[in-house]
Amino acid sequence: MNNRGVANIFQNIADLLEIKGEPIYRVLAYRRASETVRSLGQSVEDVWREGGLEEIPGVGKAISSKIDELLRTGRLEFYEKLTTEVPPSLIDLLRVGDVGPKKAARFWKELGITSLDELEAAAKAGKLRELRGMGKRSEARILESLEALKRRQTDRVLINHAWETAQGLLASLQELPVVVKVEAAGSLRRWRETVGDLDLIAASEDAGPLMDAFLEFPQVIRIIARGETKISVELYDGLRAQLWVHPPSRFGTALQYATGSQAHNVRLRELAKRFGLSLSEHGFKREDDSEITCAEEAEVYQILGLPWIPPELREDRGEVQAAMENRLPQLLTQSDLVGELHVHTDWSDGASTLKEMVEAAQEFGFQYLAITDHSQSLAVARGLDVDRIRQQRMAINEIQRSMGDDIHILHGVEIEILADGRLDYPDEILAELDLVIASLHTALRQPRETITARLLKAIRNPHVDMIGHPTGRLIGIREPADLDMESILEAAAEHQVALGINAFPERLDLSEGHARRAVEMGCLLAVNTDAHHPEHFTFQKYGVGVARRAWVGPGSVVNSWPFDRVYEWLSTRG
Ligand code: DGT
Ligand code: CA
Ligand code: ZN
Repeated sequence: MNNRGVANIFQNIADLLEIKGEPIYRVLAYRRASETVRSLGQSVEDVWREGGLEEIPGVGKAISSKIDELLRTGRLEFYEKLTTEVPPSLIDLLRVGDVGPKKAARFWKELGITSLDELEAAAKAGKLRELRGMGKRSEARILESLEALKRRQTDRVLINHAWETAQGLLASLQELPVVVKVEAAGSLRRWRETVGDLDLIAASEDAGPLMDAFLEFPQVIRIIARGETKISVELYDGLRAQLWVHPPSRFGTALQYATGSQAHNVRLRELAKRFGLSLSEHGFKREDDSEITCAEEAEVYQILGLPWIPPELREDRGEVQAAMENRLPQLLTQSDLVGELHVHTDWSDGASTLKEMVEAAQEFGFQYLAITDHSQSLAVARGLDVDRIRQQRMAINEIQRSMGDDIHILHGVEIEILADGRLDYPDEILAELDLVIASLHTALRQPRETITARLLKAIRNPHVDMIGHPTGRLIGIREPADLDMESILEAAAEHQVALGINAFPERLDLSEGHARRAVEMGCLLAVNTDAHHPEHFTFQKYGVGVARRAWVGPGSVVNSWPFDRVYEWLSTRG
């Protein structure tokens, strides 16, 4: 059983316990175990064989004995017993946008629904609306969510998962003496928001021995296909990986080919034809069959008379034309981001103290950060009431004094945009804060006009400086709110309210499409991590990936500005 298999069982247990109504700490213990195994970085079966289960952080006796039983017998009695009490097919219901464990339990107990098909049938027959607390609208929403679920691709992973798995493989490949160099290509190198499979390109004269060594990696559990230059495997986490091997003299064309996208490659091949060349992963061929090989990727573009095109742009969205005319955009880089403007602490739902977050931000290299905890109405996130947010100001002042001016701390809030469009604090409180981020977290399924008007109202409030994660989507879990983005972007540009590109891997919101349009329309942007823990600052690269794919340069990104300019922008506002 691979890590994904074990993790899935613990996740199922957590879901079933939650539907059953067990205390939340029990549910969370299994959820944590599931996450730990999923992101373990090595095969759980290897760890188990070496007797190291209990040394895994977050795995105690109870969990480790269950992993042991699973790997030893392929079964888990506790889980089997649980599935006789709560039908396991109920878990599928939780993948529907508007159904949580409480609703799933009620559908089951009050209507006998145990599967997605039964849920759909009940909704279509108008049975859901008869339940207490439900109505026509919520029933229609569930039908919509069911449709969205059907459309969703399920076999792609979030970019952070792909990135972390790839880093482990790249590091091990780098250590092999037969490897001259190795890089990740494919959708990961282009920083797509989700990744189908990994493409790793190695430069080596010894493809055979390299592939043999690759097969011995602890992360590799199964071979899918093997050819002369490419081997395809399944990894412990269920992800697939291709390893492409080419001699160092041909590394440039191989890397270019495997980076894609396919549509971009088609454009380059058309261009090559105009020069009387045919381009493949092995190199260029002239009409007389003689070859031009490229050790470096930039040579491929050079031969076609082009500057090197950053991978994030290689989607056939006008980048080849722009390169031909020498007007490729200057793209944002991680080092441009000198500040972070969206951070949570344990004052609301963050995991760390204010001081820990400020110190971590400084260590990450930020010159300034804004503390933006949740406001009172978001009770699940322990949002701050007016008294608490005023107390927080004093706590921040104290930390600022103790840290000196190596880092500037702004006091902000992530304020709820309430269902009726009002903000969660009165204006005079907002006026006291350095930075106001307005966000939608609830009632995301309002009709288009209602929710658009709601967000527009927030943008027009003179105290609002930024919108948090404009559409509220969660990749693979929740569809974006049905917003009229053109009018949102227009209003944001007019009022110079910055739109966040939230770097949390499941959010990446604004998405690249909206971000590109936003820049065209003259909007300000901010690439924020929304960190709830110091480790989350490392999500920054995913936000930068979205920005780069959207052709965004540093100029319009407010947290690439020096502190004085940010301060000035904020002080001219309410
Ligand atoms: P993914 O894995 O679905 O997230 O997306 P990619 O872009 O990594 O696509 P993948 O893994 O199917 O292939 C990796 C690269 O190999 C792709 O970006 C371009 C190149 N490639 C694959 N198949 C073809 C093909 O049939 N024609 C061309 N021109 N290129 C291909
Ligand atoms: Ca791929
Ligand atoms: Zn938020």
